[in-house]
Amino acid sequence: MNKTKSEQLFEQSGKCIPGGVNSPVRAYQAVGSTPVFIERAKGSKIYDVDGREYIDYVCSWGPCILGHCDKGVIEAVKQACDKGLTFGAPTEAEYELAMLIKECMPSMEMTRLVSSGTEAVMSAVRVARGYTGRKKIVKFRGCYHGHSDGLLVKAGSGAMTQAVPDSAGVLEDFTKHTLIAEYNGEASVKELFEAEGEDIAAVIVEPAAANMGVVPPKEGFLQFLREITKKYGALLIFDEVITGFRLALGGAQEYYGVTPDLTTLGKIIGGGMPIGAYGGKREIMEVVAPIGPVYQAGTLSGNPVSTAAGIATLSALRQGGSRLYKELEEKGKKLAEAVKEAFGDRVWVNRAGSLLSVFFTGEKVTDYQSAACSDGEEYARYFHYLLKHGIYTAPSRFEAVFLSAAHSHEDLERTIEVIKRAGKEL
Ligand code: KE4
Repeated sequence: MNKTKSEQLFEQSGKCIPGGVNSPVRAYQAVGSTPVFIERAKGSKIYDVDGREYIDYVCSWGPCILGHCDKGVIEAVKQACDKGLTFGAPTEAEYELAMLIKECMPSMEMTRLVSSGTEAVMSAVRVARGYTGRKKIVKFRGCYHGHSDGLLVKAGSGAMTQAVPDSAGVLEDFTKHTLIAEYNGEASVKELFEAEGEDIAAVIVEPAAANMGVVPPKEGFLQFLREITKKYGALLIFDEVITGFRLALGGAQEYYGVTPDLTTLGKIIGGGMPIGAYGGKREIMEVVAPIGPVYQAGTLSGNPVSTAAGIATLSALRQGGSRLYKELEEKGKKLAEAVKEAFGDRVWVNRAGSLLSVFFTGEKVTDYQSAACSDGEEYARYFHYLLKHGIYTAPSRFEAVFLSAAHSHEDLERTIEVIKRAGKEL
């Protein structure tokens, strides 16, 4: 049978790019088959190189909350490009974006822009250690915070809490100060603080986990983290690279009403252009170079094109306000209910705002363990059924479904129709 253009491209790109992709999840290893290569996108739709149209529920893993090719964002990017792509010097737009972030997320009194979520997290962790003078960082099993060495870890076989590298090339020297707790597991956090509390610089958490699939925080869990970090003099870092400006204009910290000391951002604040940001209390951020001893730098940090896209995106979200977020929430709820109705007890569906995940399991999914016990093969069949019928969802059960302001009532109805059929045929 003739190869599709995606298949040909995947074969060719595999010869000069590891796995034919520039980020592993795109290779479809968790669901099998060849990834579709995308040629263009508009609104809620993406189009592959073989001309097929899909309703897009990946939204580039979060940035495209307004939908693809939003008119205002594209116009802002074009205008910025016409004035020069990058200067390596301060610009007014960086100040404007930092002020816009602060207006929406008041805890971010001072912000540094960088070029990716990984860079934002790596820098925030360094700031936490530089500010507190302490070494240990607590993270949660199943949470992902980008690929900096100290956070590419898994629970060690011995002392469950001792982290060990979760990637070749990461040295134990870089992971020995990372401790691992269970998401939604207050006891595991208490145990770590009782043992090493005086040397814990920070706890970093996805306030609504979305990298083990979506696992919302149990009632009181975030407040518990806020209290225990305060008690021991550790910082609380909310990694809002996904949840920032997605769950609410003020992110998860507004949505759940818990205020961290530092926040990391990415994705939406760049509207699809490369960006990251970290920030928080002025007193903490004043340790950052050039005014403080914690070094961090970047050639394209705060570049004019990313900041233009970010300002246009956040301005549109602010303008849309609570109505826009209410609509996003309702779309997420409608989709989650449709999956549950179609598959019944075969699935557990978690949702946080307009983020959701489908787990093929009869059990509740409240942490990494229960997420990992869900059936990957059933998920793969579900993924391919949807793809075949023009619905582009996450190619891994450990990723989230993302909705956008561009998803129409018709898009949802069409998607629900396909999901209903999948529930009968799979
Ligand atoms: P980036 O370096 O990919 O911009 O951000 C890293 C990051 C940090 N924190 C959280 C909570 C994140 O979810 C991410 C990256 N998210 C993944 C999706 N699960 C990006 C997609 C990919 O890796 O290709």
